[in-house]
Amino acid sequence: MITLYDLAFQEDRRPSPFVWRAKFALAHKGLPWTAVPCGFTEKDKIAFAGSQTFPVIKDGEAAVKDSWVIADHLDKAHADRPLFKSEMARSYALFVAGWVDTQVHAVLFPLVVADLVDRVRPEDKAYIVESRGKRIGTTDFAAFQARAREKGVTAFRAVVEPARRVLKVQNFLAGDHPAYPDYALMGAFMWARIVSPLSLLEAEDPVHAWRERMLDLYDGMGRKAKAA
Ligand SMILES: N[C@@H](CCC(=O)N[C@@H](CS)C(=O)NCC(=O)O)C(=O)O
Repeated sequence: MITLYDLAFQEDRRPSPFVWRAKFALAHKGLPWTAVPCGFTEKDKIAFAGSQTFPVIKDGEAAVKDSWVIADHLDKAHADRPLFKSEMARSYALFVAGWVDTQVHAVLFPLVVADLVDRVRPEDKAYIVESRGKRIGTTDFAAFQARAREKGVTAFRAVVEPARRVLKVQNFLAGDHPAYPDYALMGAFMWARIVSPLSLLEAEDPVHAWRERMLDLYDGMGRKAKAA
């Protein structure tokens, strides 16, 4: 059985976009796992893997950190139902993951940062206020988020245009069936959904319809997760 070290917020919310990539990858491959909830200030639980971030997995003797390395590990260690069916598929997945990390998360983070800070475990509050405060240059998260939302939702809808173009003509970023590119982008939507009630997409947006399909995958794994 694989153990997945997962970042936990208040009321056992599990918003980490990178952990969601790992969860979707495990579900895609039909691999069961046990999750170990960890707070931001419980990095000692993942020290065995030499990691300061989540996700980490323990798969038999292997300790693996970083969502992308985990995906590669899963395909090597468990050949069935590959995440990457070809070198080109793997390259496309890496490209989408990089786009989400650098563009989608960058636009999303200011839109939900105050909601996120509000939902961390009380024991992690001081850590998150200091670390995220440094990142945005203020600890007045509510004012920062309100300002970001003046133009940010429009900017967010614009940044996902590359995905929209694909989803206008097919059901998933990977084609007829979901695969890692879908999991990489869906991680960002899970993050937003779990920390914030903010409405990001218009109902008629093809990205909205895709997100609904993604929420239904694997027995509604995403939909069942505690949302904001
Ligand atoms: N490149 C890493 C990034 C993982 C990451 O940044 N995880 C965040 C949670 S979303 C984290 O664990 N942060 C710990 C912290 O901020 O102290 C991956 O893909 O796994």
